[in-house]
Amino acid sequence: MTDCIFCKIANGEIKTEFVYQDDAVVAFRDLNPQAPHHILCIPRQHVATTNDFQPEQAALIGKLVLAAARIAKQLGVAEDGYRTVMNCNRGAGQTVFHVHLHLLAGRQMHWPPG
Ligand code: DGP
Repeated sequence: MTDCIFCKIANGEIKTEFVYQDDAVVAFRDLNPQAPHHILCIPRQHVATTNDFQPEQAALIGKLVLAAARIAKQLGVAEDGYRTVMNCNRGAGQTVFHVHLHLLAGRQMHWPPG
């Protein structure tokens, strides 16, 4: 997608330090962190919302979760705990329409979320 900020981050057009990357996923720090560790894991491929995932992308969804778990280990927060969130559409607070898995850690999480 030409006008997608996360596509531009994933393809290097907007220089961003990656905390993790592989053939399908890149991960970087959120611009507006909501926890001491706040990482966004995104697919390199443009998918607007979780509603748009196709059955053949099941492995890609798994790769996002596996990337988050790996990053949590790297950050040393895997045992203490972390939260992963995918907001879908405006009612859930989605503001960037390229799917992303938030990884939040480093503080006590509360339930229910806001
Ligand atoms: P969401 O509300 O679920 O769509 O989350 C989008 C997140 O993306 C939000 O926490 C802020 C972050 N964000 C938006 N633009 C940029 C950017 O250009 N760089 C980085 N690192 N994060 C961004």
